[in-house]
Amino acid sequence: MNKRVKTSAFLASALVAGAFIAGPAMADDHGKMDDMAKGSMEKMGKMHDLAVWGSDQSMADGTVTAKKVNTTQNGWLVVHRTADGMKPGPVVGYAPLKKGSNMDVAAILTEQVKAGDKLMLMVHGEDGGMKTGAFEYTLGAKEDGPLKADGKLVMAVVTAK
Ligand SMILES: [Cu+2]
Repeated sequence: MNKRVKTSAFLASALVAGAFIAGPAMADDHGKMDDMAKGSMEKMGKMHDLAVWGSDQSMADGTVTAKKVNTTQNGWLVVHRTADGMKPGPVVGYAPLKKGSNMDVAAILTEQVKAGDKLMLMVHGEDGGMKTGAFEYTLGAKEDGPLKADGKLVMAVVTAK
């Protein structure tokens, strides 16, 4: 037992010495790369805390489904109409979201959506309204308004098949 501990202690100090001999210039470069990698990993992590995944789909049954929605607070997946300008238009559906990861989030559409129509699936919060658990957003309102990641709306545009 004792001998084994001594051997690994020796190996560890040899490794430390080796790293030191490799030179300060190289160590500096690696330090920079590590920081950059760490920074982008953190950024990606944050991006994925708020995200929507959706794909083109048939909406003939009167619903639209987001494959996955990640959010940082309880709130709403809001379905906007949109056009080529990619601006959010009138709301035609919504579904509750829990904080964290939500799979296969389906919203019932409040009006018929024809093949070729584009819908924007957007992550909204639960702040600013009068009631918790009641959907109070209307286009442009602050109640239950959109959440933002790096100042941008969190959304995915899908086309009805
Ligand atoms: Cu919205």
